[in-house]
Amino acid sequence: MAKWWQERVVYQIYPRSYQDTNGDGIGDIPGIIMHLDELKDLGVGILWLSPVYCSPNADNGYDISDYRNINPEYGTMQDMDTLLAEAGKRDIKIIMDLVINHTSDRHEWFQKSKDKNSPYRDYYIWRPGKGGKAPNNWTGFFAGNCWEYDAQSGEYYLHLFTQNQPDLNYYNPKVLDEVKDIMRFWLDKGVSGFRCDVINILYKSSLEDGKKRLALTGIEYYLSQEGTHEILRTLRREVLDHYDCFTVGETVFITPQMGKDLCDRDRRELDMLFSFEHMETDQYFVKWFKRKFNPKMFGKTIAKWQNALEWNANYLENHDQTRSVSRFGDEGVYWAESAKMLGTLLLTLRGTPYIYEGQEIGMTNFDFTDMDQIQDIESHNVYRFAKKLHFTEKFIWKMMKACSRDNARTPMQWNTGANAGFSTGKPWHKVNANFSRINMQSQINDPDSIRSYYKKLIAMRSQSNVLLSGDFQLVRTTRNVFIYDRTLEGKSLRVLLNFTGKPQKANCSGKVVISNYGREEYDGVLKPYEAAVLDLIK
Ligand code: ISL
Ligand code: CA
Repeated sequence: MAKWWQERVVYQIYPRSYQDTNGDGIGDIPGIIMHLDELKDLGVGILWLSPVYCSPNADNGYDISDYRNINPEYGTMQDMDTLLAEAGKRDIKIIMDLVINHTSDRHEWFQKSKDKNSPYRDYYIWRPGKGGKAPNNWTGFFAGNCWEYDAQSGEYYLHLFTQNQPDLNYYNPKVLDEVKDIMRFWLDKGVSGFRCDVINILYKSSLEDGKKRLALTGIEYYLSQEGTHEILRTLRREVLDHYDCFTVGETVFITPQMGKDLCDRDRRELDMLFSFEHMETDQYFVKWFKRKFNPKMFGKTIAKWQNALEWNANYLENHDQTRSVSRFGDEGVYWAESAKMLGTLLLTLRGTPYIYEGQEIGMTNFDFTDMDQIQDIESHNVYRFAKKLHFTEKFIWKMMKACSRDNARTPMQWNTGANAGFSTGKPWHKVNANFSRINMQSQINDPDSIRSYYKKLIAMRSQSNVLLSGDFQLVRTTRNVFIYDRTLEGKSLRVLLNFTGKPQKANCSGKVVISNYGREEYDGVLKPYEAAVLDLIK
């Protein structure tokens, strides 16, 4: 029997950019409530909210200063309760982002921990320096240093992300107790689970110098350590087992074997996880060095993960990634076709599909012209770092444009009105200039729109046992096409995807179930960026 979180489709909301209702230029919880009917109409069964907790926003909410209260920019706890109730009425479940590798440096625990004698000292990882330098040679996720010196206590603290995000110390059992309480607090309120931020790096098994690397020196001491597995099993046993809920872990730099270990059903750790390998097939070493998109590698990697794990969390976009149509499709002539083709991929893989806000209307990367338009802290850190390395301005700018996380964080494009209908005030982030062409209003009632096609795909998935629980078999992945079968009890669906702007031969006979060209018969040739799902009737 499939679980509800396997049957439903998840929609990720980045609250800051979704819908502003009070004119302060910042998306808010009432803005989410406003669109619940439309989300229901799309066929969404679960919402994942990026963090809405109190936060000084060094990293847009991924730096939490109070886990039990709502950031006033987003509304009140009462708004949150209303959201849960209104979503509940529509049978939409809500999962929260659980960020427990680190807190904000403004969290009360951290403020107190600066005092060497405080009982909170051991909530974080404090160490004396070595010969006037950091305690070890590790480097962080956002370029450069990951130890910050604190004059008050004369020691350094570890932060794998920004200096405003000190890492918690999981050697201290009190920290895990706090986490359990926070989880219970939200589960008791009625949330249905958590998306667990960078969950496979919680436990640092040693603070020795790491092997020197281009990025993330020290990673061998915290990537998927046994201590992390143990934490996850404890949370499962002591908290999650007592509620009807699920977890999806964000896991960085993992291999399929590590993935298996984290979400193997019998080990009872995570229910599913986001892996990144398919998103790394268009880069060299780190995401900032882009290489030409290679559909063959992309397909091969997706197929590898489909086969490795019992159940995948499938996604092509999130708030950290650039827009999929700009990245794997075509922003130009075949914008609509390629966005639909990518949607077909997402909704026909084995696993739970995650749609990121705006993906269903084919939103594209931002048309940045200046560093001032970028707010993301990671982008700015990397910019400075690249300057130090004497990269040319032109090259750095190319990196920023192609890779900045802000590409996905521009306001949702609702209509052709001022600020794309996102806000009556000045939006916290510039709206993409293409909003008069790409927006919800123009798509919602158009049967040929990307949004309508997503709606069809979601309905098709929910009515097909083959898509819901069938096996995955790779048929072919080349520079041009990606073809696979989904099979259940002798019934097979074949998914044919053309990743190019040219026709591609791909012989196959079967009855067309869906096609992004609306065709009724398949003749063995895929049109540019065509997607076709065929029923292989025997
Ligand atoms: O964004 C990335 C690359 O651009 C990733 O390396 C990202 O930092 C990593 O996936 C962890 O992401 C998560 O935790 C971060 C936060 O900034 C991200 O928004 C969040 O998704 C720290 O909490
Ligand atoms: Ca607002």
